[in-house]
Amino acid sequence: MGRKKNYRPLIALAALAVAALALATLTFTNVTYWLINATLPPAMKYAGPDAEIGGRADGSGYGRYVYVSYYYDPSTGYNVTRISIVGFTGDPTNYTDVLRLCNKYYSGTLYVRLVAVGSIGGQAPQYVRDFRVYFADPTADPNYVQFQGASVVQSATGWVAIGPGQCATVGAYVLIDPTLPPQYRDGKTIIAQYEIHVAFSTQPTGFAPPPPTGGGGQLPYCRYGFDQQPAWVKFYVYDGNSKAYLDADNGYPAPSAYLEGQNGWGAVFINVSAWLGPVSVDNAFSSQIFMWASIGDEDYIQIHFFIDTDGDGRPDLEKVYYYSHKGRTPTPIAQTVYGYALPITTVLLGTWFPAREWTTVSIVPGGVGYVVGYAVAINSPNGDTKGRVDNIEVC
Ligand SMILES: [Ca+2]
Ligand SMILES: [Ca+2]
Repeated sequence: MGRKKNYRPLIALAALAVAALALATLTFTNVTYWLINATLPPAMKYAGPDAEIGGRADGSGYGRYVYVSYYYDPSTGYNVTRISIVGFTGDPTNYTDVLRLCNKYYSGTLYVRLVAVGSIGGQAPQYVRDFRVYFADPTADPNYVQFQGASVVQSATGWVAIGPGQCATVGAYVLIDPTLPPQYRDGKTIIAQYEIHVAFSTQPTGFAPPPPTGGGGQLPYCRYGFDQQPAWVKFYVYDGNSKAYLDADNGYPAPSAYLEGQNGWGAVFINVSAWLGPVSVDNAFSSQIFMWASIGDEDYIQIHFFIDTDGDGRPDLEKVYYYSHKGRTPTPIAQTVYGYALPITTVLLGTWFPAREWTTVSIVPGGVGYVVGYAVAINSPNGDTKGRVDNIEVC
């Protein structure tokens, strides 16, 4: 059991950039890095509700047990929040109010959830027996993301709603193995470092927890993990030596879609109408994407929505969300998929994308109409880029 320590809350406002709100229905992300230090349990244990977070005297030279700082990373465009917390060896530690996620600048309800991206360093992450970041108030289902050592055990929380002017309170629980070697117990050594994304959305519809997976090859409702290839899933390649196919041996878990753009693009396409029926543009579409390497100058990760704006079932618009370092002209694929070109709009999501780790990309396309098709494409017009896609979700 973790004991509660009613330390004075640290108010960490993940302020939303006003510019981000122009993309009114787009999910956007703040990055948090959680650094774990360890020290011996203090002799005096966490008195009462008025206990100060300061007063630390473990020889580390620090006065507090939790530090929160911020910086802007120009290479990714992310606002990064860095949280340094101390765990006590062999003694579960529960900080109930580490971070506050606030809706300061948006007039409507904002939704937020936590997504565990992965372990990104530290001297001895294997000694972290349990690390969880959770919603203290309000709560979600699932309510926490969890790491054990360098592994992600629970990768995402459900959504919590934050009204205008309100905040959600985030806590952290850490258990350090008592066998942690003494040289790491100085309260300064970074034992482990974890990356957790804070995803905001104005319209999180469709992010209900995934239903239980069906047995006997039955597809789970509104989540597709490439366990088979029904008729509404198609692979397309365009030109060069590009590839797109069901990869039985790899995935999150296997199988998944293997996509490679080599002087062209490879794509996995979901005929949403055939899968679920036309889906409102207010729903969130989510994919997990794994890139073999950082995306180079003119490489693209493209997420395509084919939208029927007049209700006749036939798409009228191709909306392309994309990541690319320098490329600003993602390639439309409607001609290949549907046999005719569509008007296209494009939205740059980022100039960087994590390499060699599964990353969830969730988008609410917004606007008017119905999504009748969805695709993820890896596009390298003048090179070779490889990736995988798994666990496509829309509810
Ligand atoms: Ca899979
Ligand atoms: Ca139409």
